[in-house]
Amino acid sequence: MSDQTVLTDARIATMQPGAAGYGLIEGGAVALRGARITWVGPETDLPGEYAAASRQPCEGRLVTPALIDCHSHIVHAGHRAREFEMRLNGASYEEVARAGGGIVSTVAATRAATEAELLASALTRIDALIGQGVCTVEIKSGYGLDRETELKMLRVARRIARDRPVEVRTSFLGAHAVPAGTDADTYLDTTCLPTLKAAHDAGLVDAVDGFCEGIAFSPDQIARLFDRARALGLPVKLHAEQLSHLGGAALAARYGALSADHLEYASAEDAAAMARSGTVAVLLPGAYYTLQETRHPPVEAFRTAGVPIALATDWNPGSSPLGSVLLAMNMGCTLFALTPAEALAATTRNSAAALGLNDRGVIAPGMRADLAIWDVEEPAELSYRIGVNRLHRRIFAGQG
Ligand code: DI6
Ligand code: FE
Repeated sequence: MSDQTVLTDARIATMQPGAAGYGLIEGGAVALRGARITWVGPETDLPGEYAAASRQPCEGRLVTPALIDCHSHIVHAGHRAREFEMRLNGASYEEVARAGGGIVSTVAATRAATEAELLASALTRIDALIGQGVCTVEIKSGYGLDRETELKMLRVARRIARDRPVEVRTSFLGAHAVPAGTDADTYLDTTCLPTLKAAHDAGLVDAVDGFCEGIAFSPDQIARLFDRARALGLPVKLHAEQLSHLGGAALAARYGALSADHLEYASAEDAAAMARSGTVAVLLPGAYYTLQETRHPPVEAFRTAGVPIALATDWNPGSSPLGSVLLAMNMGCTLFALTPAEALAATTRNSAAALGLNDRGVIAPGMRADLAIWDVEEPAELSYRIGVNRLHRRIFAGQG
């Protein structure tokens, strides 16, 4: 008996770096052993050692790396549909706030929720993502803004990976907003930084994130957070230049951040700095769309500078109640003028890079056997349809 499996009769979008577009292989085969890919190429070149391997014909379907959602807030309680409705009935921002809306309402709901409740709602969201071929998802804290709730969110995020066949990378986002009744510096010193240390000590943190914005934290405050992350040996990423140009992208580049995210107000100089530091540009069209932003992220500057572009859902109850990576790809094309090949790289290879993961996002020997098999002919179909999911089968770590 062989412990090898070979997927045959496939069109394979390998997404290998350097290959043009999708790195497409026609009439392809992918060999898997355990959780790893051992071989990929045209079926006619399949080495003799795979003669005894069990074969799984894909009947001409498209095989891609599994999708990766590299920016999400799927652990949270409640929703903000009421505030959405109020705004569409003409309510002002102040009226929404006075009615208890906005981010503080999600913080209150998340503080009040039990761990079991938070887990149950997050599992419905992860199931939606898994159903679209996602094998890795990044999940942020940031709706606690106190020690107990930030730790609770991160424990729930870790628990998701035990309850479902999916890999979770956590980001500590204690610097998401300033809680009522205090100021940013006091909150950082008395709550956020000590909570980061506690969460790290508990093994709950894979990366540190912040929101650098006039309504949140200044570049100097984020620098203090990043210094602490560095002292703990944790990589950083940043919500930067979403609503205004404050210098967050340049700061992220200075700290060698894995990614800078949103970036509508980023400049060509920011792109050049990000290229030098290898910082991925994570574009979040769900927030752009929901907030009816009109300023595009500088996609052409990222291309020219050679900054890898990723796309993600930013799934959160306020600015991006978007539960679909496929729709994020469609929006990346239609709203930000990415090509369909860039959109697929943005949710595979570059999304892996935004999480500091070099063992996935590409179909090549040695990579994790995280794959998605689609009922489509052309890779562009993944981005072309709006709200249509053609997943045929998902393979997670060689299983499925
Ligand atoms: N940027 C956003 O768009 C969200 N957080 C962030 O840092 C907003 C989150 C919310 O409204 O709940
Ligand atoms: Fe976000």
